Amino acid sequence: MTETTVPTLTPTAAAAAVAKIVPASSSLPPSTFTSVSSPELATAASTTFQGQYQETSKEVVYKILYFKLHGMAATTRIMLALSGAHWESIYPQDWTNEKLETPFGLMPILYETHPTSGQTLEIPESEAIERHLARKFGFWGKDAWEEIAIHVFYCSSKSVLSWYVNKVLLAFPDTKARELTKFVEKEIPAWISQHEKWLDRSQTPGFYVGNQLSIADIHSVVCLDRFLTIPECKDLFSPKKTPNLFKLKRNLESYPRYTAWMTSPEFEAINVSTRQRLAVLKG
Ligand SMILES: N[C@@H](CCC(=O)N[C@@H](CS)C(=O)NCC(=O)O)C(=O)O
Repeated sequence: MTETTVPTLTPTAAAAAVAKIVPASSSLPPSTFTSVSSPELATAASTTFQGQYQETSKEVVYKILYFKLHGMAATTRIMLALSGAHWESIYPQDWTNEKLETPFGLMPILYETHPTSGQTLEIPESEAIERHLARKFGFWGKDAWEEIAIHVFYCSSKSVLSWYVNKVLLAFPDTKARELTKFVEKEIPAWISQHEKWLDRSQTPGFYVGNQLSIADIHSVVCLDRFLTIPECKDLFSPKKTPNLFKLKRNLESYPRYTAWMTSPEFEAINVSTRQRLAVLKG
């Protein structure tokens, strides 16, 4: 009987084979997404952001690829802005071709480059990106229970925003008005009353959980700002009617890096194209 030798790869060699850096044939950073972990990738992914390094050349650089719209990149851009990390928004130049090089053919994608190891982590899926950065930048609670509570409020706000986007904004013209009524009469009031209740019970006004800013606070303010732009919704909110959601917003606005981002020319440019896009979708 003859024995066939099956070449075996050590775990590190296997990871290297899958995680081979793909040279950019377009404007996208050279990087790759892989389901196989390696010590280098694990180290890069787990590095906690400690504020800016002395040597700027050694800083981790973050690039967030998305359309020039707030949409699914809004929360990520705010966390990057708040962190003080070295980051930039990048936009597709030739998306039809570029999408073929990306893990799922969808944006947003975070590219996180570690100059020391040369690794560029490529992370698709908005929620995976948000959770990764929240943990890295300290917006994910300070103990296991805070993590759970933050995750709960964050998920709840994510669902109400997805409800609006999927069932109203992207609805066919014949169902749009009906779904909008449902949203304004049922979905949003439920979100408001539940979140007002829990924020009211918070021991530190302006935060859902504990006494430090979390992704739950940030994402709910993104939702609130979004809902305030919907004419049919905006009267449901005011500092009097929804005091605790407004406390969240005011608290976030007290962070100078947040305000700097929200008043930056780039944010305003994204605002303008978001408004144009929404006008088209509203029909
Ligand atoms: N589940 C994905 C959905 C991403 C998604 O739908 N992205 C849209 C923009 S909002 C996109 O990339 N569209 C371009 C395309 O489909 O080619 C996420 O949360 O990141």
